[in-house]
Amino acid sequence: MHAPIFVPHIDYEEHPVNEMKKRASDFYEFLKKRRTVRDFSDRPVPREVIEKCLLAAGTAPNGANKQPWHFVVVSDPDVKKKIRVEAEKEEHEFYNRRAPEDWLDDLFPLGTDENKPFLEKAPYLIGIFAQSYNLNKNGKKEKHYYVKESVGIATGMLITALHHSGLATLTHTPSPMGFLNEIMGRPSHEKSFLLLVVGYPEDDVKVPDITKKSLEEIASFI
Ligand code: IYR
Repeated sequence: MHAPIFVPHIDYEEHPVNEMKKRASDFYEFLKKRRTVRDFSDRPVPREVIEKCLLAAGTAPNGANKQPWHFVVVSDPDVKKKIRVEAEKEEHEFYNRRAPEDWLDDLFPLGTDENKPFLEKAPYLIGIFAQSYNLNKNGKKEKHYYVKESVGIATGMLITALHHSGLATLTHTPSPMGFLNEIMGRPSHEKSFLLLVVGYPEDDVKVPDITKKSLEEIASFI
């Protein structure tokens, strides 16, 4: 093993305190405007935007820099249709049999149901896969670490990047979602993590009237 190589962190930017306060506040105001939408327009979105947002997601901190994620970007209408059919099968079971009453009560304010037309209408569906390990060229297993944490962070950064580009998203988690491996051609050691629906919101889209917890509720300073 040779010695690790370190280089100067020339990209780090410090801001004067007042500017730092303004940046933190501005970014909160900006992120607060992100809302999950369930009605998407079919207006096309340049692929280049999606590519840049995926590169942004790929900068996420992660276990031992193994970058244990894979993103499958679907725009093919036939593939979207297949995904919708399979997802709606699972959702039908969920809403009619699997979900306990209190879960359905919790979902009531969000107005969700088993119909998922956005899976065909939105220009992009991004399947996000968590790689429990990597198979290298010689078929040897390479360990991955903190996989869910890493993929969760990357997904958050992807959602933030898409919001910053002016696109809306929906984090969709049909359960179980193993069918995504089959449709998206991913190997079984990759676990489908979630399906991100991406596009412009439908004109005059409405969102549920919900609030976020206060700082006191979500944080303590000791
Ligand atoms: N996967 C279902 C149900 C659902 C579950 C939760 I928790 C949500 O926050 C939203 C929906 C669906 O997509 O309808």
